[in-house]
Amino acid sequence: METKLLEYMESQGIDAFYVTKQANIRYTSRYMGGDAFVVISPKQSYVLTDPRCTEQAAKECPDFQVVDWRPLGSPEACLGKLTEENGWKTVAYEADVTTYKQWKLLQDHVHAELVGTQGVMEEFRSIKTPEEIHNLKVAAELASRAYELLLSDVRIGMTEKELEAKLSYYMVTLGGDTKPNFNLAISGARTSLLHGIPSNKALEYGDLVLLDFGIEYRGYTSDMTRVFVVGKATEEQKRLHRLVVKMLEAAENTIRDGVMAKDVCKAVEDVIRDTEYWEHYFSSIGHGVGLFVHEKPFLRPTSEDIIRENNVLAVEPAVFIPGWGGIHLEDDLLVTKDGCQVFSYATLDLLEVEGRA
Ligand SMILES: [Mn+2]
Repeated sequence: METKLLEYMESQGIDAFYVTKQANIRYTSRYMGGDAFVVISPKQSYVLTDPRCTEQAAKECPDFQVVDWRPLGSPEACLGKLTEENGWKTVAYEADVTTYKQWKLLQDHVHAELVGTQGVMEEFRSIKTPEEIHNLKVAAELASRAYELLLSDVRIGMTEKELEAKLSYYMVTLGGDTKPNFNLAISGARTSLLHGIPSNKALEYGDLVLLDFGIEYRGYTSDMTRVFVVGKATEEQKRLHRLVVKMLEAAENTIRDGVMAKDVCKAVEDVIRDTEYWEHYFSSIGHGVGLFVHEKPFLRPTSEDIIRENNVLAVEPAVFIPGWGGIHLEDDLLVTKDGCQVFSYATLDLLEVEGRA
């Protein structure tokens, strides 16, 4: 993983790269813990951390030199010392996450040319290695299995929060990392809230229930969405659900290596444009997944991103009708040369869950 970065640094005349974004720290060093900063250089790379984390960092990053930054007062002062010792002339930093305070510290301590960069590792991260693909597939399978288990727990009267807690419990105990994502479990008319927070609202007969959820596996995340009905589905719920399934199929039939992200959006728009639901169509229909839940490439009508083999994407067409509810379906998939392979195997059907004790 580091090779691409070292090649980039050589081409740009960068002697050392100071990594401060959490996902990029994990990407370059594989360190999973907290309070760490990574310095990449061709001869020797470093993890700067504090005494609470040095043992873990040494275990997880055997090829890195672990340095306790605390005696120097700040990670940037520590970087300054390394810059002097190594004679680095040009040091890159991640401009999009550097705070004003950090930037001041860099200026004070690092006596080299400072080069602000943006999106360098994000570009590398969009093409997944076989190991990353494996982790993402497991993460999607854990979420799918948890959904299946949850369905038999659904009861009229349980709250959205209980539903979310059970879903997270299953994902973690099935083998996910300990921290579930910010999972959505919303019901009834609340399902039109794109980022609605699970509440104390109890499930009622006839409720549409929307779960938008995922879990990390070895740091790599899944992000999937399913809907079901407590009791019997209405004709309108079924009709809209069928339409969103068609939209998802249109996206998955279009996705392959080399296609423009906006052309995938166009294929989905073609399914819904002439229907009564067009005004409630949500046009941002997906994103890459990896160490972050939203990363390159982005599937939006204005996106200039190109879909590439070994991208892993969350594809998620949706219709949200304020006051009525929303139908949102989301699959995780691997882009292949000629198409895609869906990882989230749980059924897309609008299940009618009885929900009685
Ligand atoms: Mn998503």
